[in-house]
Amino acid sequence: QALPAFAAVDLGASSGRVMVARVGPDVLELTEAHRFPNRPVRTGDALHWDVLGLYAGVLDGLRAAGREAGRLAGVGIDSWAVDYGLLDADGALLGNPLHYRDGRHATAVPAVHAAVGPDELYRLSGLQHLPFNTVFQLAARRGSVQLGAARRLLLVPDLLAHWLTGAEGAEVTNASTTGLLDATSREWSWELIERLGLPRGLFPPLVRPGDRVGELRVDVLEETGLAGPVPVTAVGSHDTASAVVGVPAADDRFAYVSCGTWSLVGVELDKPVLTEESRAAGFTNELGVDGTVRYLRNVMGLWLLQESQRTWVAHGLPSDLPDLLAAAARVPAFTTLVDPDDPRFLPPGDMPARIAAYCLETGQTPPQSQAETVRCILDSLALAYRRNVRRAAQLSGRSVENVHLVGGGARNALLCQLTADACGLPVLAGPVEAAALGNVLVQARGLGVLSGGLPELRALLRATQDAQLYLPTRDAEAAWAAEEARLPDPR
Ligand code: ADP
Ligand code: LRH
Repeated sequence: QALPAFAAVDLGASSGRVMVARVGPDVLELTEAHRFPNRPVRTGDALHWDVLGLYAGVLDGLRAAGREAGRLAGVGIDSWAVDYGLLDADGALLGNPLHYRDGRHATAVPAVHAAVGPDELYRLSGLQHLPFNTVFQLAARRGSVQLGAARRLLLVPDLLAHWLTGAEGAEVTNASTTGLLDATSREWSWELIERLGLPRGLFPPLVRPGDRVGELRVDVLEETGLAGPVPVTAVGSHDTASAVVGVPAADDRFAYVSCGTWSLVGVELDKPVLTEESRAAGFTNELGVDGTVRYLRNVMGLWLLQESQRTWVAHGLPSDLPDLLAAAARVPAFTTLVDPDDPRFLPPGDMPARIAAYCLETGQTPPQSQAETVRCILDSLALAYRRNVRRAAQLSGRSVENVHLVGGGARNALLCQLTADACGLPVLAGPVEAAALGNVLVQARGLGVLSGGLPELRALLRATQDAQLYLPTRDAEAAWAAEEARLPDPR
């Protein structure tokens, strides 16, 4: 008899995918049923997600998954963090969810900080300061007609789960990215919500990974041709939480780089680190699966490369990634370096021009070719990984013996080798689809197909998924230490 097949809906900032996995106690076979681009849409000043387009992609994906698997034993949904839709009293979506790269969110930071200072905010929520955290997004919409009419706020994966099942909830790993969850009690911080003048009723009951959300509605079964009932299980609905489950670590002495549009660099802990030093270093305490804490820092990530490619396409220049990476590998190391987390790099727009401007301002000759721009991005990311792996270990007291690099970046051999050299540690690259794997593992366990804790789930990953080992190049350390000194960390 065929093993049960689970569908993982995994929406990243650059693409959405529906993956199907056959799962058994020693089987985990993942295939891609459907992939679709995730393209933000600007109208006037507003930058939106095309959430109905994404939902249509999810339905197409579930239809394809059903065709591939015959019958689905379950569905789980994860996506990028912080963004949400608002529902009115009739359950209708109020406007299109805004994109976290919409520059207007940041305008509310001073007002929030006037009500609750940054240090107190950190002690309560444990969240690194990012100008687009949900708490700032909501403050920027205070007094708006939409917020006034809103009955419920649903984070993006919860919104999609609502359309699929009718249920309303807030999965806790993603709720922990809002800035409104108490890092210690792991419940909504009603104190913060009240002090910021937000209506309590907006925030739905919390659900935890493994909880049953509901089952696919009849209209969804009809639309997708799936045979019911199909249960929907809460997973680490924050893609990074699922990706960390999908890290094939053998023990707890590892750091991870979840490397896609963003690079999330950190360690897995049992409890948060809420010290002033940790806040100043920009580390976050997001919640993971099974009560873990994802102690990490956001590094701007492959966005720098994606957005450079988009600019080059617009200018009619070559943009094929394997070609660009091959050319970058031939450029000497450290020709130029930028701080990838400089706020100027956050919004969409001409990335190579911003990199060049950064170099000029810091007394460096800007990159002279596309290859030099790509090399600048990869060297700069690897240097940021070095700093943040070391700082995560130091601030948390966790000893780190290797680095797991998962997500689309694991396909980038140059970046993986630079990361090993920069960190001075072995890098295990892969799985590329760690988030989808983490998603199906938690579903399969929730439905009794698998058992055990994260170590058992990861043992299954190690037994079934390939990882590529990159060892640090001998004598690389002195050069990286010198570069680290050359570009002082602004934080
Ligand atoms: P997200 O989930 O944020 O949308 P992914 O984890 O899918 O991101 O990673 C996308 C990134 O992976 C791309 O921007 C690209 O830089 C990198 N990538 C994808 N395929 C390759 C490849 N064949 N070679 C090198 N890098 C790749
Ligand atoms: C990565 C990610 C990251 C968040 C950002 C908004 O996809 O979820 O963990 O900080 O998107």
